[in-house]
Amino acid sequence: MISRRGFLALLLASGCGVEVSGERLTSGLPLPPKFARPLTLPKTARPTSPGRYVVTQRPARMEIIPGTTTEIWGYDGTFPGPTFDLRRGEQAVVTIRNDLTVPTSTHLHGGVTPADSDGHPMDLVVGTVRPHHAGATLHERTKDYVYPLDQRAATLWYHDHRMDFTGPQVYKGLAGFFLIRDDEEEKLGLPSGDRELPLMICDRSFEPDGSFRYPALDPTLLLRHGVRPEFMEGVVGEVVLVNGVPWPHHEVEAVRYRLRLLNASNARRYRLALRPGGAFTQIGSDQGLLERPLTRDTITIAPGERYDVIVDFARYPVGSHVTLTDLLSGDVMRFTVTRRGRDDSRVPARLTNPQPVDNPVARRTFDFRVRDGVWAINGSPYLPGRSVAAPRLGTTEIWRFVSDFHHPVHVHLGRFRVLGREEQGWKDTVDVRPYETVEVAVRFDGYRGRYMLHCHNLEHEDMAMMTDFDVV
Ligand SMILES: [Cu+2]
Repeated sequence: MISRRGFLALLLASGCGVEVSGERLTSGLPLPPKFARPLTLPKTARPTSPGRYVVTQRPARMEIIPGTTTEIWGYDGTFPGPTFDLRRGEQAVVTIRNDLTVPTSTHLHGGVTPADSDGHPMDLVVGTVRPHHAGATLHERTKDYVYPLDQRAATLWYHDHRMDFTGPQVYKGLAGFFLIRDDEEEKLGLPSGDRELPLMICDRSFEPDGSFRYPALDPTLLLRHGVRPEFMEGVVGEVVLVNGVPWPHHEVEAVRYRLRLLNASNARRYRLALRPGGAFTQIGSDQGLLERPLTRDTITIAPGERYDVIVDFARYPVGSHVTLTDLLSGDVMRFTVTRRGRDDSRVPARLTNPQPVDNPVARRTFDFRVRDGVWAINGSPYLPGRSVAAPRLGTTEIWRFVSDFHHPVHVHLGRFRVLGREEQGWKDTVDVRPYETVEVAVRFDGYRGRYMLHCHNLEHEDMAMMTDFDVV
């Protein structure tokens, strides 16, 4: 532990400005060329029988930086993991088998999931080694996660959530898309098939041999958690990956495409824009469709957030390069418009019916701030089992988030509307900015039980910026 004063000095020395949300970690090898490799799409998860899936977490090697290979830890040995492409109301049972050394917990981010399948950090599936986790519930090598999927169509994602080690384990590759579809969305006629692209954006740095570089205090991730002190504010990598490919390119027709944007980075925020110009038509947020499409020149996306957007490539001449760029730090990927195409897709002016916010029955404040050298909520680092709130099932509360730094705040189970800011639609993660107070109206539907609230900057999360609450 370093002192609060030392920690704040580090923050200031590292140029913690309004936009900076982590510390840059340099790579040990030359950066790969931009736009040199084609975008790839994760494979789709296939059921073993109707509604049943089996996924094995295991190490694998993949070529991320040309001429080298990287050991990843992946669901079915892939990074990103397989995409679950499922329908509302059709329950899925996913058996996770852990063939890694470390314990894991799989959280369906944005899922309305029974508490014992939510992927609580202390609800662990043990791998081939058994490190000490005082007080944890341990499952021997496998666990069945039950996902009723009684919720609106939305772009969800799943990722590791192990107590104290989420940052390094997600960084190694334990993340994938989880799409829920429904009739309401399908009737709209949005771009689909190969004109619907899930794009997982994350940043990584690399060692000279091509392996991932991460500043863990214990690279085995078995004994001691945490990162070197200079990275306590979050690890920012040098190479931007989309679906595991560095700065990829993708050929498109001059028609509308639907991009499901996910920021799966540990700490980095992106302000996305299109070059040489053009706007995004936002159709959805973390928790599904907006009431109406919204035109945005830029999209600021914090770790854990999703933006569902339409880009109309018909506005660019055939032969154009259209770069998805990040105004905060560089490029993300490039599209090349190769030919005209027939476009039967639509973006209706009304996407979904208004869903008014119920009258809140309680108000609570959560203060996200450094205390005694760790990231704390309301002055306290995470203490598993200490529940700080007991919202009633089926009610809405006003939760007020306060901070002096960037904290992408994520609520499990509850979905919320952000009050008094530009975000629209239902969300589960909100980018709380330095010296800002954000109020959300959060609704608790689905299940009673123990859930959690935490910062989705994964280094903050691992260094105690989490808290439990109970839906009663
Ligand atoms: Cu944070």
